[in-house]
Amino acid sequence: MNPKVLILMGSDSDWEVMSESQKALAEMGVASEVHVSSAHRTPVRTGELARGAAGRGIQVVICGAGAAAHLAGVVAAETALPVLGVPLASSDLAGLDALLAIAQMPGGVPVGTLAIGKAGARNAGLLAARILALSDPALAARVKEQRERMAREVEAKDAALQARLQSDKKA
Ligand code: C2R
Repeated sequence: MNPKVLILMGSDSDWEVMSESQKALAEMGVASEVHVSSAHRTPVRTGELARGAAGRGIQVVICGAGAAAHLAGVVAAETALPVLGVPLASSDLAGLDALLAIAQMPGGVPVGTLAIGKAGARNAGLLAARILALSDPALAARVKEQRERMAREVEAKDAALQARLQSDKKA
């Protein structure tokens, strides 16, 4: 299966968090491709990866980076594909620097910005799946199942809490 989602991260040190994007996509049955590529440290390769993505069948790009996180913005400047940015807490500013760098794009160059850290990385994967699901009914059905599964898990947690509160009351 050709990957439809390209996951880029500024450093291999980002992988612990950015693997959440890959895991979420795998849960949804979406193949992805992952590379370390930095707009700062490997600008030429980053440009090549971004410019070549659509031609290779990629439909969404996810970029995770921390600190002065320019990766997502540079990739969005180089491709017309939707780009999702995940701010990572890898500097002393705990991700706030990356959040602002990714979210505060000038008008005309959109980057969809997710939350800082693991929740953002997971949501980037799920959001990419939802974008692809617009033209893939089987994937749309899996998106629906994922939402229903999540709702069932919350209901089960509530049921467990109610049971615990009842037994505490009796004790
Ligand atoms: P190292 O751990 O390699 O020193 O990287 C990475 O995403 C990482 O979170 C520290 C942090 O620098 C970030 N980085 C960027 C970019 N390249 C690397 N923000 C970029 O091009 O935006």
